[in-house]
Amino acid sequence: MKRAIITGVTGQDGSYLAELLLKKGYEVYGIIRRSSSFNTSRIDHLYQDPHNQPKLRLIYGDLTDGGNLSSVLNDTQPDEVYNLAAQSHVRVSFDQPIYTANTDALGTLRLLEALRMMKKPPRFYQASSSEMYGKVVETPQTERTPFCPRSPYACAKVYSHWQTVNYREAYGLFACNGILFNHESPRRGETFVTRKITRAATRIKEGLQDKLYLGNLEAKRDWGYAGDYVEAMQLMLQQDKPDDYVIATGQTYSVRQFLDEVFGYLDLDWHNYVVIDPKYFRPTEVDLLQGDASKARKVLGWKPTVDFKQLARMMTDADRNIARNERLVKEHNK
Ligand code: NAP
Ligand code: F7E
Repeated sequence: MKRAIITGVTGQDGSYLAELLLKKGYEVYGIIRRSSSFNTSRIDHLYQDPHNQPKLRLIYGDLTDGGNLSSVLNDTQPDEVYNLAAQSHVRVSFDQPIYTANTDALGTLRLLEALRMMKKPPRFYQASSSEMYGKVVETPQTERTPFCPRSPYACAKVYSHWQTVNYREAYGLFACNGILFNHESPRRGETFVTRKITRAATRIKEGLQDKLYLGNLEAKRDWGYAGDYVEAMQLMLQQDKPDDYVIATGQTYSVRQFLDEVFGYLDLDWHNYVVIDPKYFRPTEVDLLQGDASKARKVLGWKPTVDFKQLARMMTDADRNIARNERLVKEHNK
């Protein structure tokens, strides 16, 4: 039985990856940081087994604490480590650049150093990002496209990306970068634009709110489904040789088109509800991302199964259920 550690297990991707690895028969440890309120809603169904058999095991840890990472690794001796933990919000990284670098850049280095010291270092997956392409120099972007990061988040991810390559080349670690383009799901954090839109549109439909405040509607992204993307992470660590892969759908759409899709599906006209609020503009914006995942298709046999329309509808359906329940509770409490 393979043993894996996932950092960032409470996040969107961590929850889908934990599900996938458990389904494949792995023993899975998730690193979770202490919080003053519950932060495990995405993984509650994975460790609350009806027969009291913990399936997913949780260990306290933090990417800012190198000693802790080392002891977790030495205590568990995993075969695979998936580094998904990050301050992952691009807009927030402009407000908290140093914290972002500490977690997203130095955090990866702490983990790589801890791995390097092990007698038998496990295979390592690093969550690289299409944000590294930033002010893109070519479209679509491939593994060979130069990076031009446009935010503290992206700069930190570029650092981690190259450290991962360097630890592979200098120390022979089996270390892979997955350069993942935007991927979403009903479990996406509520402040990322797709989820913000599906939540607001469904709450508007249920009469729970009447305005949606957004920033730049012209930005274009290559949006895929998180459930598909975690499969690529696992596949990368099963190859004979470590390498870096772009994971993307190859299609790009604007925020405006996402609004059309979601509000249109609910028979609403978003122009009646959306207000542009400059506070959501970024000091530097990434205008267009579109990935070419040919290498992943060829080497890993990976391809996306959910397209833009299906993704928008899946997220809208899930949020419509949440909004309906919210309305019913509100009516009941009147
Ligand atoms: P997410 O939902 O924001 O989850 C981030 C996870 O990291 C959470 O579990 C969070 O814990 C944890 N975390 C944050 N700071 C930490 C720290 N200092 N120590 C330990 N854990 C910490 O992100 P996601 O969308 O699942 O993305 C997963 C990874 O892929 C991230 O590295 C992200 O930057 C990268 N990525 C995401 C996308 C995308 O489109 N989703 C694309 C490319 C790359 P709490 O729950 O306690 O906050
Ligand atoms: O923004 C625009 C915003 O925050 C997408 C992270 O997972 O993917 C994600 O980063 C676009 C941007 O995602 C609002 O300006 C307009 O152009 O959903 P987002 P992101 O910045 O692309 C990459 C690949 C990651 O690696 C990151 O971790 O939408 N936008 N109005 C808005 N964005 C937000 N959040 N909120 C708005 O009101």
